[in-house]
Amino acid sequence: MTISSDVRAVLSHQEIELPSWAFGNSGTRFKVFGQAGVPRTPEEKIADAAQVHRHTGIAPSVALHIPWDRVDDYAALAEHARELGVRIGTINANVFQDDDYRLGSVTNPDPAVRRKALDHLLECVDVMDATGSRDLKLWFADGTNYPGQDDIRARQDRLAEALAAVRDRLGPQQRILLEYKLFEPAFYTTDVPDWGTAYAHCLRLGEQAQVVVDTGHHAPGTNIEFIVAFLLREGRLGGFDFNSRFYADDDLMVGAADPFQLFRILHEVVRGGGLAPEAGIAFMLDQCHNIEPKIPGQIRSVLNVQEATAKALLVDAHALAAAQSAGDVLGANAVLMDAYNTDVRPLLAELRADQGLDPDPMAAYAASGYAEKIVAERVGGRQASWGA
Ligand code: PSV
Ligand code: MN
Ligand code: MN
Repeated sequence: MTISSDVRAVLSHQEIELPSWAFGNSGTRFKVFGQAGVPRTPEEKIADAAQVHRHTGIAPSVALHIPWDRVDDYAALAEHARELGVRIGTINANVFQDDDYRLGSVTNPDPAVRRKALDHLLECVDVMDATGSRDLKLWFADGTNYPGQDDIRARQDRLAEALAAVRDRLGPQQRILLEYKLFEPAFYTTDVPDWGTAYAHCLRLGEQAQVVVDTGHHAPGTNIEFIVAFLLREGRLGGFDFNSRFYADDDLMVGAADPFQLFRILHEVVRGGGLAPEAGIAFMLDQCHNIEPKIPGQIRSVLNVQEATAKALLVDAHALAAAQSAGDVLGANAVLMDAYNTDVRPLLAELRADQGLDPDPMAAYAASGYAEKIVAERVGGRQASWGA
């Protein structure tokens, strides 16, 4: 099978953003298993991300999480990234790891805590100014555990007020990406639990606010591709936090639990024109590699997204539209399944070879000696969330 020049062009400009925190030690609340060679500093996390880009060719940016990646000089950190052939991407705020946030951050009943949380969000925009980042990703752990604990409506008012203050601070090219999650750590109400809530806040905020879909943040059985299609159609899909899940917010490697779901999501992205750079969709990973090695885990994840994208691009749009308008249920389904069942790995290996990359990124990394080097050089690597 040959790959059309259109498909090849789209695949060769695809970009997937890596999370700095994927490279640090991580675990569950039961145990964090330390791994030899993990980064000790944000600079080393960026170096590991650059290694993933070196082998895949499609991971040119790395997201930071503040304060996990706090440094004195963010412009210098951005320069460090550039020297390694990557750039700093989305800035993730963190208003969930401080004792003050026991009852919430921007929705906390105490105005002093709300002010502290808002100050952090504004500080993150300062970081964006220094790094040249476009997107501020906001996820709030805010919510309640018990009926009656706080007023649901008042918390929405407080949330809206904080979001508007952040929006007012953005530069013209900057955006808020508002992330939702069904539950956890709050177990009764969550203040941004679903795409509808996020979408409603974004509508009020205006054009510079978009919804981000973390694929691990829904109730089991939720049709995520419908959400993607809807948001894209409304011009409100800002990006993805890709990962996969079997149960809740498992943060496993994207495409591992349900590659077919990933394909269905990417089919809607292709259908809605979301792969075009001007669509401005941020394709990010949000994962932890608790038991598997981290850099190969990221390489595998990038390849999984790339494979699903290639399959989505192979869908015969004309045949699909013809079958759909003829009411040919089985025929339309077969068009999708034909694309999904295509083994795109040879096509992607060929594409990499044409780009001067090793056709097999996993093997190339294993042979590179980088893993041995970081184990020898880095002693005392840190937990992903250290310093928060
Ligand atoms: C919350 O579960 C989340 O998905 C948000 O994106 C956080 O920033 C991230 O995880 C932390 O890993
Ligand atoms: Mn996320
Ligand atoms: Mn999550």
